[in-house]
Amino acid sequence: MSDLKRVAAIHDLSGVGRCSLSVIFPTLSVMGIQVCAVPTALLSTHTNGFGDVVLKDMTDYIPEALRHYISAEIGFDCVYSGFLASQEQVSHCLEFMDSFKNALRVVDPVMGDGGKRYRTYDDALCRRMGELVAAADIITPNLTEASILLDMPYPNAPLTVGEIKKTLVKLSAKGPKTVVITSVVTADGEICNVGYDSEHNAFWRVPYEAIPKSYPGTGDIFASILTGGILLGDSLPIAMTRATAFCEYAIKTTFGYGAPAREGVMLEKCLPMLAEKQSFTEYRQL
Ligand code: PXL
Repeated sequence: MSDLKRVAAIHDLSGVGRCSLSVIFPTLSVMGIQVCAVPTALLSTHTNGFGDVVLKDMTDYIPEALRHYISAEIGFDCVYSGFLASQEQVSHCLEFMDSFKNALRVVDPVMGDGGKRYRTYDDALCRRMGELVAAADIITPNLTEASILLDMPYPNAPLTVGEIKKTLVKLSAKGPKTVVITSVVTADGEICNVGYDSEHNAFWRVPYEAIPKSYPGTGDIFASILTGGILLGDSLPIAMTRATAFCEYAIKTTFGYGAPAREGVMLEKCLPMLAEKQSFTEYRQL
């Protein structure tokens, strides 16, 4: 019998720009995990830097695919959602989660970055994303998304450890047992991915070296590798460290080549690192 894990990945497929399903497939596959795509939308490019995007909304497809999976008795070890194209897709993600009761529920509440919302997200869709977060086991917002979920202004200044812990705990109080926030600048001068495991009341930080460029899709790569690590049995800090180390490597590789930021990171050059056996121990307690 195969012990391969199978993930229902409810995300968009963007043709150019290396984000969402385009990076979730290769990263999880290299980790030995099967990705079953449930596309929320088809886009010519992602929505950040290529002008007038062609977007085909797949809202009606999702419940039909779910019915088929149920009737064919196809199961999933994880339901993992990301970029959504409509409010109804929140309901469809919740139906997916309800239908596979033993599946790990991972919600990457993709809504914005750098203090700004993505252009396809309005107030109503952001509010409904809160419902999905409440149903999740694990969430992986960046600081922009964490601020939207908590209805707080985006912090332009570094955060103290106390403020970071409070933010993590407030997000966990909405439902998810595990909260990971990416790209947090701390008052002690580090940039970190931070995590909270409410079951063990444990807080973690994984620092990394910042590069003065932002590449779309790195949040998707981070969440995907984190999810893969947890499904393979990693502890939260080890999974966070694996995901952080790979993102740092991919960002530095891309920066070193001077490749255009809007096309995302040069994943094709970096994937072999994910397949290597390594120990990921650079985390610390927050
Ligand atoms: O990486 C996040 C993301 C996912 N999907 C689409 C996006 C973005 C960010 O810009 O536009 C379509």
